[in-house]
Amino acid sequence: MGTATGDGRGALTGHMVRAERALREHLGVVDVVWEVADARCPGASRNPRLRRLCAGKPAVLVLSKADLAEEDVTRRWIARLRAEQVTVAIDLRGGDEIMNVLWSATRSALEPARTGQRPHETCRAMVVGIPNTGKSTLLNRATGGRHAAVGAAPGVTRGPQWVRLPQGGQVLDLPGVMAPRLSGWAVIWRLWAIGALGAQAVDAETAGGSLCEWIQTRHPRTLEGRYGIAEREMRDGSAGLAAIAVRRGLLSAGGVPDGNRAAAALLADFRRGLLGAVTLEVPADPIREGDGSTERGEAARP
Ligand SMILES: Nc1nc2c(ncn2[C@@H]2O[C@H](COP(=O)(O)OP(=O)(O)O)[C@@H](O)[C@H]2O)c(=O)[nH]1
Ligand SMILES: [Mg+2]
Repeated sequence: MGTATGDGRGALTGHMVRAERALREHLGVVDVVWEVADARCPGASRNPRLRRLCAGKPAVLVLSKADLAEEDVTRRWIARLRAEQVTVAIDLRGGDEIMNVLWSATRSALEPARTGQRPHETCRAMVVGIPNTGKSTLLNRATGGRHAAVGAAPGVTRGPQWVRLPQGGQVLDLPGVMAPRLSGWAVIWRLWAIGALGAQAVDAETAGGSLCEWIQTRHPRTLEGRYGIAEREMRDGSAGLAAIAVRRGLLSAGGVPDGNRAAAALLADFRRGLLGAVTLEVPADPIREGDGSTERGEAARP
């Protein structure tokens, strides 16, 4: 998968193929799709194939992990994405109001299709998205952890169940997993950063170098503050990782800075939010499909 190209189909594991087949089956019987994408990279963390699979079905785009993304950039993303579909940004680990936000968005998404009804009392929803975007978290929030199953999903005797929600409506108790879209390095290192790819899928040191460079470019004082790296040590991502390795004492035999462990340390800090809010993709220059992007340092792909 490290050298994935095209739309990534060739790299789909049997597990992903099965997951997508199940997703296609269930999409047929739901009224609304809750698509979860990561607010830090709303473009890279969506698979455009989902649109085709949904074929005009009402959908709400939930940008998760809003707490880890830059608020002003998230606002710009929403303004842009709303032109195409109902979009909300949520910290899925936030307070009880998040379900009200989701339901009011769901009503707006259903309105054109069901005028006059109170859709939340009857509608059937399904959570979908690429790995690690927060699908299970959203499902748990929606159902409150209850599993008041109301019957098997059509066409399936065992397995997914409908769960009746306190706000009305029902949700399928199994999230639909889309394969991530692996179209070019600019997408792949971001998917690595948000945990959408298996640990073995990408060379951590190379991806960590791209993350390091992105953070240094957009937030010049962040790495300095966290690791004590000076600007001049940041010629590029791999120099940045080497500097982090030295500061953290991450050295391999012979005292060589260990870029792999530095990448792991950077990634862990990024995922825990210890580097502050960092958005990885901006709406003014979204990552286009199959594009290596024009951002600094991304012209040279590994
Ligand atoms: N900070 C933060 N973490 C979240 C949010 N949503 C999910 N997570 C975390 O992201 C990780 C993946 O979430 P999960 O629901 O398992 O993703 P799934 O693979 O799509 O089902 C978990 O560690 C969650 O706790 C969010 O809005 N903010
Ligand atoms: Mg899950």
